[in-house]
Amino acid sequence: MSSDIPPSAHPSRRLSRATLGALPSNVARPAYDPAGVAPGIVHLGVGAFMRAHLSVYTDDILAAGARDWGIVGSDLMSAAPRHALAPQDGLYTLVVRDAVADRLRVVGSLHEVLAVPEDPAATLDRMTDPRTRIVTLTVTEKGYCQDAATGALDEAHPAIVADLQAGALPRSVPGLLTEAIARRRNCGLAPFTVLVCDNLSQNGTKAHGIVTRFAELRDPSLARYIADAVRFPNTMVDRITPATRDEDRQAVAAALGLEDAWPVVCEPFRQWVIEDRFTAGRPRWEDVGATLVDDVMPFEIMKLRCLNGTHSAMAYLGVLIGLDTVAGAFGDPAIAQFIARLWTEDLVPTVPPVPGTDIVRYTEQLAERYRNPNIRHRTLQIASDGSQKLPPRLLEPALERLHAGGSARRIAFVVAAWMRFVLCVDDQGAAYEISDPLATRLARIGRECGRNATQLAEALFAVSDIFTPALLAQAAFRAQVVKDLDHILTEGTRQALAACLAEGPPAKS
Ligand code: CS2
Repeated sequence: MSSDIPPSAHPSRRLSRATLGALPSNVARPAYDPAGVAPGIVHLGVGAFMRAHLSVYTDDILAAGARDWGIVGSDLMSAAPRHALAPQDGLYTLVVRDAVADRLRVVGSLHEVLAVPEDPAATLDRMTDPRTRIVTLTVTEKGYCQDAATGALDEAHPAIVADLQAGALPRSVPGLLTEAIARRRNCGLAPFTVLVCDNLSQNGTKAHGIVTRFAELRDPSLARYIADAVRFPNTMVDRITPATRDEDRQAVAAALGLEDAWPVVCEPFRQWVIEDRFTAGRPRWEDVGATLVDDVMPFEIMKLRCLNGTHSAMAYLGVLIGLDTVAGAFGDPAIAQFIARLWTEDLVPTVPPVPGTDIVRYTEQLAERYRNPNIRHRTLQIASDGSQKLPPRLLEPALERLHAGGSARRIAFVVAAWMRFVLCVDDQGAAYEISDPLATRLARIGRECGRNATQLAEALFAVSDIFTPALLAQAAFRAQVVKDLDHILTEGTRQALAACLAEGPPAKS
């Protein structure tokens, strides 16, 4: 999120390589000289999450002695990350916040920070540098220019149309990756491995399909090369990382005695599961806590559905009821009970066995993480991009449950809550804006259908980027969504939730 970055901080008292020595002893700092690091990774999408996850694992790698894995970060949307971090030589403070205290650490793995809107050529240049062996991505679901329902490239996406113009300097993810791979191939350089770190189901496989299709529209031989020679391992990434607030910045400045324009705050928990399919080498991330596996699928399904699926549920219920953080929403007994039902009745039954993991213990641990009162993770933040998030988190498991003859009763309620959310006003009458690639279309549907549940639901079901024909063919599920939406609109979310909870577990599952 770049909107959480202020314009500038006072340079003379700013965190940087030159001021590292002035840090107080209770703030950990890089156990190596950041100036002596060589780049090995180009990362697209410089937000809070990558700085609490990939950069931290990689900081540990650098500290362990492999100094050729520095990260060149480039943001595709905004120059704000570069303006915040370049004057700090890429350094920033990680605040690991549990229910009791904060632990502060300055991270040194960001070697350089670029901005595609300012200079797309510089990013392409780093991607074609022979030292770059991996390109990592956290560009959010919408960054892939996909049709969320099918996971295919959205060929009508304005960024794709622009990048396919002859001679265009690409700015989209498929455009940049394709162009960089083509340039490397033309000068006889081995391709990098593309490591997708976003919450898509089968994130690497999906991105591989999207990039291959983009290349096909440019040059079929390049598409064949990408299909055959470039690896996109799947990953599961996890660390709850809310957007940085001004209070966080002030607390960090007070603790450091130096300004940090863009610290990042996160929970202690972190998990990273990666398929071990790299063609040009990789850091030994397994030595610093990551898990390297042959197949990420079970881990990814568990996390996307059990964590992200319930996050989205709390986001829509929380916003409508007026609870603005996850801890606040999960602290509400009715919502907590609903989430427990969503896990046990609808989501957990779709999760295959996950090596080394007890799924019940996993959901208990999620509940503990949600309760962390010091992580102020805003429900409205999580509610963003629902059109992209609903399919992998809730609609795919719903369809699986229904095909297996099971229930998707609680998921239907969340879909209804999302439909109600599209009206841009909560149950108390407070207005909010929706942030979503389909925001204009969704808001228009909301305005046109108003509080008529059947019309609103049918108009939203017709958005084919979200709902697949297979799910729409499930008449009972559709009818349940309409019924829940009607209930929410007429009685309010809290009453409708109580009614949903009064319905016991499904007879057969
Ligand atoms: C959240 C995720 O904003 C959201 O949609 O569900 O960012 C979530 O916090 C992370 O995936 C946790 O790893």
